Amino acid sequence: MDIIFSRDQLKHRPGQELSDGKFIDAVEIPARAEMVLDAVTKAGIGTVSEPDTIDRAQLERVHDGDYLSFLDGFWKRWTEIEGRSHEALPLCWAVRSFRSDKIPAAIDGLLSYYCFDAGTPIGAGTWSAAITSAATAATAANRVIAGASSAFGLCRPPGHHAGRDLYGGYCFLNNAAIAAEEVLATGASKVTILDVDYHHGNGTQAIFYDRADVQFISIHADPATEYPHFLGYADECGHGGGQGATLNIPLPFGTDWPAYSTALDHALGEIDKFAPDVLIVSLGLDTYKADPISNFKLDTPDFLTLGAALARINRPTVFLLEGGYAVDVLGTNCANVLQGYLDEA
Ligand code: Q9C
Ligand code: ZN
Repeated sequence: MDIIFSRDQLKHRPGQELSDGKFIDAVEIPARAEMVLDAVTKAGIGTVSEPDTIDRAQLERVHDGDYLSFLDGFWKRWTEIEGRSHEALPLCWAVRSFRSDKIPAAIDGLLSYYCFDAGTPIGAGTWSAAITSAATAATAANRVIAGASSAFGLCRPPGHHAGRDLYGGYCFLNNAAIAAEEVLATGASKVTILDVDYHHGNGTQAIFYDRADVQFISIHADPATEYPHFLGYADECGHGGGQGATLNIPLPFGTDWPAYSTALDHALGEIDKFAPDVLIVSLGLDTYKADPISNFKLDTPDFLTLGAALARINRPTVFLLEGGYAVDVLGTNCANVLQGYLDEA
């Protein structure tokens, strides 16, 4: 299986994030990618190559142009014009009685406009890493388009929380959505994005909510009890032409493999019915029992079983890394999904 990665993706180095009301050391750190790279290489999953460059048009299939310009120019403005050198977080948001049609002029207003949480700092290398992560996703998609049966985009930062003009949840560009549009741009008619990250993929869902050509299925912690809190309920099924093309399977705290596996079987049955040309897996490993910010109970061998189950879909498959913060075991868990897939494929 082709593995795509660039060391430019290590340039995003967040220091602190707000979590449970206090600042903690950021969990979405460069070491995550290094651990995954090391484990997939040692496991013999495949050879690693650099992503191709990605152009603005590829990004604009998914993201708003002003949003991209904001992210692109942010650090220069923050440092050279505002005279700040610390990483950036927003302070207030346009909720309920506030207007959401006004785009502020001030940089702090813009941060609040384009961001939805206080856990996703922007620093000097953030844009470079994010755009390279998106390039990694697009390149992995292109390997499958070119005939490979599978590919792994070692994406970091992750992408599934990022919307058309919204970042948060450690995500800036929606790698899975960019990969899906890449596939559709080559003439494929249907793509499924299966999101197995512990958190609901709110960004991916929103981007494709009214679309019939992109099926979005997510198995995740119940938003009533878990981040991102405001999307991912079972009654969200798509809208307009996309009615029925979104499936959410929220699960309670403490979910272990037997219960997870039942949800997965449900998801796989719906993918079979949709019959996509390509399957994209938003591969979060934060369902692991010892993940520091999550509350499911999947164990390391369960990830082999997960990979094998995905192989039985029997479609060209693009794996894209999302979350997973138990850094010591992250690489092994990720390699297990890919190994389980290869053994069964
Ligand atoms: N105490 C991804 O897995 N912080 N993003 C939650 C809970 C945000 C996760 C804090 C979690 C974002 C890609
Ligand atoms: Zn997650």
